[in-house]
Amino acid sequence: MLKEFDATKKKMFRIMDDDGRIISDKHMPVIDDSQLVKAYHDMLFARTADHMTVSYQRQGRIFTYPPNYGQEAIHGATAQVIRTDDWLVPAFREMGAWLAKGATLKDTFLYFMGYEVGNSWPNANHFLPITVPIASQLPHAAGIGYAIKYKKLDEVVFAFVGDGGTSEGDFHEALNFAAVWKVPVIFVVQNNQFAISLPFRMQTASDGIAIKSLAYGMPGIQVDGNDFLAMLRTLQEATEFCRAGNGPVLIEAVTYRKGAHTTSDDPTKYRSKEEEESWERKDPLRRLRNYLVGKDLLDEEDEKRLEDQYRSEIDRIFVEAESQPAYPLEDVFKYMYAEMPDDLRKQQVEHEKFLQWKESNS
Ligand SMILES: Cc1ncc(C[n+]2csc(CCOP(=O)(O)OP(=O)(O)O)c2C)c(N)n1
Repeated sequence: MLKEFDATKKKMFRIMDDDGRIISDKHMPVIDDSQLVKAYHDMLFARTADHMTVSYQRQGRIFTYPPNYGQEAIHGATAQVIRTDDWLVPAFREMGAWLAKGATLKDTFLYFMGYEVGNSWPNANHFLPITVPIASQLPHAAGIGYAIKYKKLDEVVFAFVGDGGTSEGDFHEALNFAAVWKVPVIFVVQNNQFAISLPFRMQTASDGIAIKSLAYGMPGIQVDGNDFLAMLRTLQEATEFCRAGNGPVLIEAVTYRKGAHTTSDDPTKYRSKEEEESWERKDPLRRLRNYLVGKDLLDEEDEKRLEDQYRSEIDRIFVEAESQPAYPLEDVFKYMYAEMPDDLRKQQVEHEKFLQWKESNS
């Protein structure tokens, strides 16, 4: 399939149409009915948590948050293939994959509340911190891939980046290194059409991202990132390819960020209602849901009950995170370096003075 849909063929890989009808039976991924339903439920849980997190931010209970809304099929498919010993190298917009890797929702909330411990994932194995400096995670992914190969381990690295991240030097360095050394890294580009307000057509003059794989010397595929089945099949093949020692794979998952870039952004300033509506039909949950309903695997009543259950579960976890004792101020300064540099020490002193001033003036 990686060959059949090689990026040079300029064919986007899809298994279902916009309404969830199968258009390519022969490419169906290996997954049984109960796993399919579980995947849908996990995506629904992640979407519910995502919507509620935006609302917590609006209530002033967390800091800035990047919504995942619309991109859940990519994360749900990753959840199906990633193993405990595989590595997750995240960007910052793939919550469903974090949860599948073993991150707790409480840690996720703590991270967005400013707790450094929330970014160390104490319950998860082989999971790097969330990375906001765009694409800086990718050379680490390639390096981990090199170590896996050197130590002859049976592990694969799943590295996430956005379309904007592909314009960074780190993207080039990581892909070049990974291909030369044939290391087991799956680069998942979530092409959600925007890097903040910059539309994809302004990001690159290239005909998509997947085609760039050709120059690096690795397989590349453009896949409908809102099609759970296509995403799953692609990741299954890419993982097999990596595990067999063939080197890295570049996946361009074409999707749409239905929400804002972050809670500090207003997308109505740079995109039209018509555009948003045109993507509405391609919604990944709607499509998978239609497919499952067609197979008699979903029941509307059950779904309603589940959503209510998820909401109260998520809220309980959020309140638990909120009741965590305040983090020590020095965490903000101490976490980054083994030895604190002088300029940071100065900032810490300055900040402590500011807090004393604030207290004496309140
Ligand atoms: C190195 C760097 N430059 C700029 C920024 C500011 N910034 C934050 S998010 C973002 C856009 C990222 O877009 P993309 O990679 O497409 O990911 P998306 O946010 O769409 O998921 C930018 C430029 C940053 N965080 N890091």
